[in-house]
Amino acid sequence: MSQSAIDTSFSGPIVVDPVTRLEGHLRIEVEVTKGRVSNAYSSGTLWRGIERILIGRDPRDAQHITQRTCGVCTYVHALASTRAVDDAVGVKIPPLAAMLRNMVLGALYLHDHIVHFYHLHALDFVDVSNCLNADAARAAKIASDISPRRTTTEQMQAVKDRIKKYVDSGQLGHLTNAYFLGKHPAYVLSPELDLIATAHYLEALHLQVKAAKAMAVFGGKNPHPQFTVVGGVTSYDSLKPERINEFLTLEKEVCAFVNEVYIPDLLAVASQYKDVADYGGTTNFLTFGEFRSDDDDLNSGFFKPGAIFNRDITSVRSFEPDKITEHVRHSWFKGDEARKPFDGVTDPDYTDLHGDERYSWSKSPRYAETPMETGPLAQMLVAYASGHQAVVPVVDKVLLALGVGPEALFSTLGRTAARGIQAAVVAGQMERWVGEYQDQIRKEAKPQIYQDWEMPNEAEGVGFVTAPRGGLSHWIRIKDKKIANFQLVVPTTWNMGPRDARNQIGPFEEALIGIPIADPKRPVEILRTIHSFDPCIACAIHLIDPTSNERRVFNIL
Ligand code: NFE
Ligand code: MG
Repeated sequence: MSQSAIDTSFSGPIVVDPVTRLEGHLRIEVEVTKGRVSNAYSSGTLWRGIERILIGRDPRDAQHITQRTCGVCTYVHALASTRAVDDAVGVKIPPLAAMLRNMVLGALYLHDHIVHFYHLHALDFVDVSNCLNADAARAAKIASDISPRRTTTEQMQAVKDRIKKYVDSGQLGHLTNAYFLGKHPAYVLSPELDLIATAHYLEALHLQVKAAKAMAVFGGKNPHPQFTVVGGVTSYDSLKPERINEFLTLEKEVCAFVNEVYIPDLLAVASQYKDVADYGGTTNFLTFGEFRSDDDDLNSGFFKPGAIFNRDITSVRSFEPDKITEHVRHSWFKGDEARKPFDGVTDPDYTDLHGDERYSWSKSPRYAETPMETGPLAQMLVAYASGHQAVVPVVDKVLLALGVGPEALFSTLGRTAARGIQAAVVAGQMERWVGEYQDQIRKEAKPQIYQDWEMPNEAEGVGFVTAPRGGLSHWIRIKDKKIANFQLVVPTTWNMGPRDARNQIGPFEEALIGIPIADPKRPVEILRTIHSFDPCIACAIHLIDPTSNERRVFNIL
């Protein structure tokens, strides 16, 4: 493996606040000892009161309100809320409804992972200004060599000219601060690879529109699709061949982009950054599985639920929902005790930002009292360790292409690779899922997408979704046909949460410890590692307080 650049002469604190190119407000504070991070604090500095807003409302409203938690993962909160109420009222949804829910979720994965790779993460590795040093003909040849798709010199030259125009005008727009103009010791791509990746960054801006549109074909609109209801879905138009074709046409284009652009770029860039496989890993992993044939059976999914402890991929444990708790001991909420989500309380109590005491608006979920990383890496590890037929060959192909073993998955690079692997695997299923859906429509004399049900006076239910960022769960308690309690336990909350009552650090904090810092003034390794989780703080903390939030001088990274 190549050596990471490191400044061993530096010891001291580094604060990145806010971390940009993610959803919401995140502050990372680390201590560095001789060029390596020796301690870390992850603070969510935004609070939204979604869980409190829900109390007293009709359970059917939950999906509309929770979905407004976030504009990035949009649909997954609607799905989790709907599944929670499905569970509480005990309705079994028809197979076609489950298929439609799955296909829209698949479309979200592809949209989300493409946007993350190019627009939120790539510039941690790609130096846009270095494109100007590229030879367009050489870049076109490399691009054609690494992909089944042909790239011409003219295409590469056009992108180079466009970037030059940006630079000359001083109006870098969305590429401003992207990132460190002037050579950074931890950026190692050739000018040609920088140019290729930048070209695809721009192309992906257009492609993601199509990916988002595909969701709306079945989902009614996007962001925030409107088609899930307790008992099924409402999109009767989705039974029509013309709508199915529209979805399929868009999805084919998106899947082609994944296979011909995203994956080749991921491999090309990752192969130059193998040192990033040396750091940023965590220890324990949890996933809920997804794409279930039977919506209320977690084990019926294309991906299975499971937990991995101590990186032991020879032993995947089954997932037991009862083992989930949430801590608030180091969060700005009242109380010290961990609670099960059905009994969860969200009672804000802001104190101060500094020190080990309380330092985040995020709670700290634990599974069997253990901090767990969730997300594509957790899902791909569980699938790989279980011999998943579609996952194993893609993981092996990626490991082979990079010349690394499975242990490299426990790293910043592994996390980023796992997201690409998950995208490739889901892209590989989309056409099949559409085909099975068409077969099911043909099988049913009167195709059914909704099942009637009745609201009980009292009930409780939980909805699990594996969202693009990992395991999401909504927990509802119904009393007098109204919401008596509602808790969201969100992927980014699992990953970004602060220390718990036993002082165990969270996954972000664990991942940061040990990472090298090449330039303390431009700590890109922090961004690489945090971005590899694809954080969404709005989801995780579900108002800035103008009186208590300090004013700060920002160094935008
Ligand atoms: Ni706001 Fe989300 C996802 C959820 S948060 S993006 O995926 O749920 O981790
Ligand atoms: Mg919550």
